[in-house]
Amino acid sequence: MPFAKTPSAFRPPDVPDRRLLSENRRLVREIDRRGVLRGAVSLGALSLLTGCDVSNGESVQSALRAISGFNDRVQAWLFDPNKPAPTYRPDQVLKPPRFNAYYPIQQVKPVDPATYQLEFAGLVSDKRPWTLDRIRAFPEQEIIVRHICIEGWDYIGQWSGLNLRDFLTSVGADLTAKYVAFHGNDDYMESIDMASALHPQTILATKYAGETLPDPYGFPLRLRTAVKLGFKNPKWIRAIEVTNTYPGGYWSDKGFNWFSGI
Ligand SMILES: Nc1nc2c(c(=O)[nH]1)N[C@H]1C(S)=C(S)[C@@H](COP(=O)(O)O)O[C@H]1N2
Ligand SMILES: [Mo]
Repeated sequence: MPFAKTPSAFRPPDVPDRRLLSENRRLVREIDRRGVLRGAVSLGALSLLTGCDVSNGESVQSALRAISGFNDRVQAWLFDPNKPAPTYRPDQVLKPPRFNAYYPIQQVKPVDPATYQLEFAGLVSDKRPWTLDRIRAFPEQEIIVRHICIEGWDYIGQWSGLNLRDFLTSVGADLTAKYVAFHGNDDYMESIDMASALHPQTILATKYAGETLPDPYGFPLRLRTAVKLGFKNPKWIRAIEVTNTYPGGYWSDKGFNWFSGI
């Protein structure tokens, strides 16, 4: 199925088209069981995912089939809780990486390193903001993992930065709290469960392929975890919040499965 970038102003409608989706209930249920989409996914979200115009029964069905097939591959790469997520060799890394956001690359607003501060909210005992110098002085960990976007594409990327468990420990975060939310400079927010935040393959990345993250890919700081789909990895992080109150997220609030991972 051809991939078409959706217009930046597009927002999925809140109310799903029940007739078109109910005709394909079995496929929706099958996708739902595998955990990528909720049954209540809207047609707008479906068209975002597949780049297809899903205005009739036939196109809805082919869009759902495309997602269902993609889900099978995602399962093999990601959804095996008994194994660590697969890692790859440096010569397999895509350079430059593939860009995605809920708007086109031309609309990226770069973060100013001179004024940047990382802020904290919620169950964190030391809420003093971190400067870039302090972030850069933290020990560095590298992961080479597969980035999987629910739109149906993926690439192998090489990210390095701060191990999130060590980082949360150093700011006195409550590691028994349920959620960690990451607020982007572009008003994007997604949250993950604490177990995934503490996973050894979860980092706050400052570099891609050994170089400072270029602006479109999240400079100066983005989440990169091997145990979640692409959309659960916010870029341009300006604040980190530790909480027991379910925070939801940009795509999670639009019908995508909040967990979306192992
Ligand atoms: N702040 C912010 N983070 C974001 C997004 C976004 O729109 N804003 N899009 C997400 C999605 S859907 C994907 S697939 C990845 C893309 O990351 P990349 O451009 O580094 O490949 O970023 C995620 N993080
Ligand atoms: Mo994505």
